[in-house]
Amino acid sequence: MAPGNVNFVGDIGRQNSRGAENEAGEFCEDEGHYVQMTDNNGDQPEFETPEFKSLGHCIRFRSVLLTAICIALMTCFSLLICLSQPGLAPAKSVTDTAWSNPSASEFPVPYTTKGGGSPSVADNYLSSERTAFHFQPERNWMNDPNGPMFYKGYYHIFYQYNPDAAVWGNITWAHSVSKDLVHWHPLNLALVPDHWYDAEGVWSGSATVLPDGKPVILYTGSSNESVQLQNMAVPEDLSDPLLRKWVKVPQNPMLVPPPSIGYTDFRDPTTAWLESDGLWRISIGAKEGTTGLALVYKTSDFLDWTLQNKFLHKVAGTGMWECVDFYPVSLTGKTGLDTSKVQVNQLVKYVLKASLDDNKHDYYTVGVYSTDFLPDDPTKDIGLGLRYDYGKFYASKTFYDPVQERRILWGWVNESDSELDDIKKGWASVQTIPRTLVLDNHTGSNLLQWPIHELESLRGDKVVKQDILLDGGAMVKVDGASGSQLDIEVTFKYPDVHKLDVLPEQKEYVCSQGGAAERGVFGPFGLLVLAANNLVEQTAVYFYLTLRPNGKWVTTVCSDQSRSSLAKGIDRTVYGITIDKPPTDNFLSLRLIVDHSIVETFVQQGIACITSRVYPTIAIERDAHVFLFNNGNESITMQTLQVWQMSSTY
Ligand code: DQQ
Repeated sequence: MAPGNVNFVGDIGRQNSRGAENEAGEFCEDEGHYVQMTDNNGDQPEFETPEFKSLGHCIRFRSVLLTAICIALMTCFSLLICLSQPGLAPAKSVTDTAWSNPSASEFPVPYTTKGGGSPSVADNYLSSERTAFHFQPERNWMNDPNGPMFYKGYYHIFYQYNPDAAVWGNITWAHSVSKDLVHWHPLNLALVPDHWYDAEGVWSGSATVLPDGKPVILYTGSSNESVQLQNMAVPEDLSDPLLRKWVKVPQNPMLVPPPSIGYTDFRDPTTAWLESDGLWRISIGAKEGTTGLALVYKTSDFLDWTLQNKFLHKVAGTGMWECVDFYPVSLTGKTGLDTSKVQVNQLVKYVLKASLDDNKHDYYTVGVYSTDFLPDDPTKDIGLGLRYDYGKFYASKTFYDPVQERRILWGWVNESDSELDDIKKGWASVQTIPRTLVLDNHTGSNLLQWPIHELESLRGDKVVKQDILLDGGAMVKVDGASGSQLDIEVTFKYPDVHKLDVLPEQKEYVCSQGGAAERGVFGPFGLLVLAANNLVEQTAVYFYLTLRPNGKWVTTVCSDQSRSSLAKGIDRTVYGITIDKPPTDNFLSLRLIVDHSIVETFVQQGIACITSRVYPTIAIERDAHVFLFNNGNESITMQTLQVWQMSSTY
C-alpha cells in the first residue's frame, strides 16, 4: 500500500460524515423534533421576563399573541391555497421560498423516511435541490416522458403528470414546447382523465408523425374499472404549431387486452413504424405469467387494428414490459432513422427496449427484424444485457428529429429521497438531458449516447487543467471550478498495466463493496463533484482497473453517492458498470453533467451512462467543489480537464 494513501477520500469522507450524522442525531434525540425546538425558542422565554409577570399583562400579552398567531396561520393557509392553484404562484416561488422552510403545522405527519430515523440536518437545503437546466415542471409529480416529437418548428414533450401533488396519482399528459430542446415553455395539460376509458389515468404512450405531417397520439387509458385500454387523440387544429388542443377520437377505446393478457398487463403503445407492405405496426408491452413480451398490432388507417400472431419478442422471467420502444439504427452512418419511412437500406439494425416493471431498469438489445425481432447476441437479450443507464433512469422514449436527422432519447429520473421530502419540495422527478443515440460503429452491438449539442449553449466560464500526475492517495482541488451547475469533460491516460513491478489485482471489482474508499492498485481514480471543502459531502465518479483470470484487463466505472449527503433517508447505492474500452483508446474519459441534485455521467464517449440523484446539504453552489483523486497505489495522469459553469434555463 502506498504511504500516500493514508489521507484519502473515503477515510476523510466516512469519518466526518459519521461524526456529523452523530452530532445531528444526538441533537434530535435530546431536543425533540428540530422544527418544534425552533418554535419554542421564539416564544417561551418571553413569558418569564419581568414585564409580563402580572396576570393582566399576561392575559393582554396572550390575547395579542393569540391574535398574532391567528393572523399568521390564516396567512399561511391562504398562501398554501394560492400555491395549490396552478398559475397563481409566480414561477420561482416554489423553489425560492414557499417550500424551503416549512413549519411543523404544515406537515403534521411524523417524520419517517425510506431509510428510517429522523433527519440529521435541517430541511432548508431542499430548495437548492431543484435543477436549473434539466426538464422539470414548475411543481408536482412527473414520471415517464411521452410522445416526444417535432412539429412545425417546435419540439414537443408530453409527460406523465399529477397536477395536484408531488406524488404519483391522477395522471394526465402535461405538455411543453421548445425551439432548441434546452429552453422549454409549459402549455396547458394536453390530455386529462375525462372519459370512462381513461378515468383512472391517462397513462403512457407515443406520438407518430404521419408522412403527410399529421401527428397522432396513442396512449393507454386506465379505465373506470382499472382495465388498460389503448386510445387515440389527434390535434384539434393542425395549423397551430404548438398543438395546444387534443381531441380523443370517438372510436376509443381502440384496443382492449387480448385473451391471453391480463387486464392490467397491457400498456404503453410505441410510436408506429411503417413497413414495405404499406401497413403501420405498433408494439404494446405485456406479460404472460412471468414472461415479459411485446405484442404487435398492424393497421392501414390507425382505426382498424389486427393483432399479429407472432410477438415482436418475449423473454422468460423478465416480468411486465413497460414503455417498449422499437426503432432502426444505421450500421454505417451517424444519422438517425425515421420510423415513418420504410427502411429500404439493408444496412440497418433494430433496437428493442423494454422498461422492466420488476426491477425498474431500461434494457435494450440490438438485433434484426423481419416479422419478429431477434437479438444478435442472446446473452445480451432484454433483462440480461445492456442498459441505457446503470443508475437511476426509467420509462425512456426516443423520437426521430427530422431537422437534424438524429434519434433522441429521453429518460425519467425519479427522486432518491423520501416521499415526505418530495412533498416538502413540492416537486418530484426530472427528465435526463436529451441524448443523441447512434449505433457504435466499432462494435455494431451497443449504442453510444451523448448529450444533445444544444446543451453546450449553456456553457459559460471555463477552467482548463492539463497533465496532472496523481500519485497514490492524491487529492487535488480544482480551483475555479466550484458550483452546482457544471459540465465537465476529463480524460485520464490509460496506465501501463503491464509494468513488471506491479502485482495486478485479479478480481471482479464490485463498485458497491468499497465505493470510492476502496484502495486498489489501478484505481479508484476519478473526480469528486458536489464536494464540501472538508469532504464530508462528496459524489465520486471513478474508474477501477482489474485483471480477469483469462488475462483480460477490465475497466469498471462507478458513481458513488454513498457520501453525497449528510441528510438521512436517501438512497446511497453505489452504481457501476464494467465497460469494454475500445482497444485503440489509450485514455479513459468521463463527461459529467452536474445540476444541483443530479449527476449524469457519460463514459468513454457514451459507451455507458450512469445517472445519480444526490442531495448535498452543505456542498451547494460556491461551497460545492470539484476534486481529482487517485486512491490506487499506482500513479495516474489526468490528461485534460475542462469544467464549464452552466447557466440556468428557468
Ligand atoms: N408509468 C405509466 C404507465 C407505465 C409506467 C403510468 C412506467 O403507463 O407503464 O404513469 O413508469
